[in-house]
Amino acid sequence: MHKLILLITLIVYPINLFAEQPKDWQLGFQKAASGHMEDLVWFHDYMLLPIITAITVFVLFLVIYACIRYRAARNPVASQTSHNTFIEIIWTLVPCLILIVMAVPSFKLLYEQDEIPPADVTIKAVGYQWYWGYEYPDENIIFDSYMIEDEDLKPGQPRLLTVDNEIVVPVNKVVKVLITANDVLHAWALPSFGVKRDAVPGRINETWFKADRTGTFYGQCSELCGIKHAFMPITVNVVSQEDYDKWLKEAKQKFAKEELGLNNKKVVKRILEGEIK
Ligand SMILES: [Cu+2]
Repeated sequence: MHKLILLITLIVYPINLFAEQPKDWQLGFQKAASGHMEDLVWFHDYMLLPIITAITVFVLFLVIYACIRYRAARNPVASQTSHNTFIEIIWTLVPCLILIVMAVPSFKLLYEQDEIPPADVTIKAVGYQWYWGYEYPDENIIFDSYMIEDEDLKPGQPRLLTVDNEIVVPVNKVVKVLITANDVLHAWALPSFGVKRDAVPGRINETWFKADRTGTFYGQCSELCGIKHAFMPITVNVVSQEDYDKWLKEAKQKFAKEELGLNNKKVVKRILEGEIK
């Protein structure tokens, strides 16, 4: 019985109940944690969905009406009409108008995401086969972020989403993310922040977000990048400014960027750590 009530609640109120990670039976988006995502959810819920529903209902009505009204039994002599200028103008103009109405808020959102305000924190995310590497260029911090295997998960850690080294950012601050890749195409995506950008080798894409509450937020690589594409999650820890400063102090020690003076620092680092033999 409890399960049934939960199921019905989940179906009726999908958006309110979901936290920062995907849930079983989820229908809606993950709960927004940034102004951008709130706008995107608004656009979907109050613009796209009503238009899609209205068009679907209208077309369904036309199909059913035509089936009943013009069935052979009731309409033995079929009409020979093949053109009607008025109706052709209508069915060209109306979809155009609908597209224009949709385009206005859509472009507004796109440009809002594109214009990056002065950043408080800058992060560089580098996609590798198959993990993410992060840098805080202003803080001289560099680290890799690997998924935790099933057998090593601690209670409460979500499967396929937990990583060993999380990104930490302060709440209510503009975080600029520089995104690139080292081997093939990846994509850095975080649904709660409304962020998704391709990671392209040899090119740096930019995006930004401003998290409006603290918590742990999960994302995944969103470009099919190879056999372990599903195993390179993204975890962002949004914390208060004091906690962030504390983390920064520790991270500067733990993840200090080593100037090795060699071409492929990454590989050298991994050899030194005994990962590559
Ligand atoms: Cu990937």
